[in-house]
Amino acid sequence: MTGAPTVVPDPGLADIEARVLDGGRVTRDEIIRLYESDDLFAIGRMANHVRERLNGNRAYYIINRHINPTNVCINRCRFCAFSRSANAPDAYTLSLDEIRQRAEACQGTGVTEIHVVGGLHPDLPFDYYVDLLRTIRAALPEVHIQAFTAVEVAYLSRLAGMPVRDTLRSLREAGLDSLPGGGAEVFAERVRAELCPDKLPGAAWLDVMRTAHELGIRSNATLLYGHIETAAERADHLLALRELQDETGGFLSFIPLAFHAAHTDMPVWAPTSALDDLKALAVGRIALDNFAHIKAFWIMLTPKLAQVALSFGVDDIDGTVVEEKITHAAGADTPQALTRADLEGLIREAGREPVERDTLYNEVRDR
Ligand code: V47
Ligand code: SF4
Repeated sequence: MTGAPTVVPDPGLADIEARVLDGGRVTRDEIIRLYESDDLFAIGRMANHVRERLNGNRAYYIINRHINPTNVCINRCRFCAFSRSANAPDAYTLSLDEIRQRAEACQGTGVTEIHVVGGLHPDLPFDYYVDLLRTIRAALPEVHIQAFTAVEVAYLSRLAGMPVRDTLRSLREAGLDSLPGGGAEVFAERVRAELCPDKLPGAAWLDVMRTAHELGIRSNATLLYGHIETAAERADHLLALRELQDETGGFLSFIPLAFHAAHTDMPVWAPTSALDDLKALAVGRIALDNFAHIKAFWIMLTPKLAQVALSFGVDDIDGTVVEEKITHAAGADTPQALTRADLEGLIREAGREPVERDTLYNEVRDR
């Protein structure tokens, strides 16, 4: 589905473009046609229209810090180069002291969000995760803690012996504010059976998010693309997200994640092209008309492509990040940190107005 890296005018998209410009919603067949078309400029035009209708000329960034508490994981998804078995020589688990040091290093730096994603460790107790949140909260009382994908939340509920709802309540009491969007991958059973058979099924991922949203805990959503998935499977993934968003309104942003193949258990795999990446972002923007924000995660896409993406539907380029292990384990050669000046410069050069946001997209004014 990645196709030849060309941009070819496609008059067949005219009906879709007319409806999108009119504020209409695209159907499953139309989403598939968009993914299968090589008319990147028409797709970009439509996405830019939706982007400017929802977000004007604003482009958001955040001063944040990622923490990956452990790379030990019982799932061992085939596309993941980050995870290790517990006895691997380079397996690691951060102690609460190490978490505290990372959080304390953010004091006085303007960080408004701590983002926590890790593996499903076979031996850590539920209390570790509660204490991790309390430790961050104690060091950074004002910060927004975005922690644990829906896959981790479902696993923690097993560890805690409590339903997902009660688990989320306990985590919230300890400091959790919102959930990252990882673990969604591609919801299609065919893809999960082949790439991550032990992972939480797609329907259960959506159920965790529904429960979180019902409790007032917002979240992001992702799609891991550029591997074995088809255009129809991508379209069905977007439709499932759009349907849940119609129901709850709890998703903050959609982030397509470009598959990085190095050191994974996949056969030799071509990286996604810039054209695939822009199309994944733009089609996401067009299809998810009820999502306020589309994020280009510059760590995966490179800062340069994230900058171009600001004209292809994207209104958010994420943040300072500081330390990132998941994509870097799989061969990303981007830096692990950008400064506020870097992010603002990228946005200004693209002709957009930089806005520092907090996790909930409130503008941060006093720095
Ligand atoms: O679920 C794993 C992905 C996710 C690879 O909410 C890979 O703002 C590419 O949750 N190549 C975890 N991707 C990261 C995550 C996240 C990332 C950025 C922003 C947000 C957000 C959340 O990383 C996993 C999986 O989909 N991933 N391996 C890989 N080889
Ligand atoms: Fe574990 Fe997540 Fe990696 Fe899958 S993607 S092996 S669940 S860390």
